[in-house]
Amino acid sequence: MDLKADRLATPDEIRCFHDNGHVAVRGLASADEVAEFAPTILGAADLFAWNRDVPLEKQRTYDRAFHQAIGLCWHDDVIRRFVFAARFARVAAELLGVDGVRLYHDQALVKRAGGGPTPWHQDAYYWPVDGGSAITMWMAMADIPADAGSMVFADGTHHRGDLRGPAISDESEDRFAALVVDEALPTSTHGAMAAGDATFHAGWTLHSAGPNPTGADRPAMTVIYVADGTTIIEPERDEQRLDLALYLPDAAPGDAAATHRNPLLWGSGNPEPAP
Ligand SMILES: O=C(O)CCC(=O)C(=O)O
Repeated sequence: MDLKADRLATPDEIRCFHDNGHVAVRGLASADEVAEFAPTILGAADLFAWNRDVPLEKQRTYDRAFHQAIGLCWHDDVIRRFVFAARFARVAAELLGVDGVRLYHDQALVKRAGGGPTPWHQDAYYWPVDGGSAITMWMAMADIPADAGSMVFADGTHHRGDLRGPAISDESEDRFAALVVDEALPTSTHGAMAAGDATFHAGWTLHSAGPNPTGADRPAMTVIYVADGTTIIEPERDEQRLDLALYLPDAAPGDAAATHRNPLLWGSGNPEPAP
């Protein structure tokens, strides 16, 4: 099944993303489409999650939050069709308000049954590109009840840019949870997600997710996009230096974020064909 670019972001969705830094786009993929891709994606996620075998006594908050498998599109043609889907990339471009978007990277995030909360954090902390030029799509790969680890967003925090918090950890949780309380920041959750529902959030949107006390895994697939034409910035943290090496190979600060690992997935011209 081809995930064609047959869905536009609505004016309400664009306004919501612009104002709040996040939006739910319901039914971006149908249940049938998810059923076609989910077994391959989740099978690969299980195989390649770097933290899947961390023994209980060594697990950090991060490991308990989710099993994380990155760059799955480079392992499998089926996954590549999903990650490269023009439909998703087009919505990402419309929400960002740009003509085109490129792949930054994909990652499966499976919060296991009984898994812990995802600490508050900003994604762009890790990225060697301007957080205002990047957006994450998070898609439910099964029907997910509201109490199985829904994401929580601090509305409008993308407008504040880098809050200079630590990496995802107990420290980021403490620091940002206090910020949310002290400044009475409004927060939103999109609750239960049907398979194929997606949320999009901006690079600087502060967010977290609850624990998963249910008996079923909470499977999600994410795709991170950068606006076409985005330039790589000088990294100031080791996390950004690592991301630069992993997701923008052989590129340097000042270069366009457009290596062979960053194909144009939606653009005003013809998107490059998948390899
Ligand atoms: O899936 C989660 O629990 C958190 C996801 C997240 O932080 C993200 O996609 O940026």
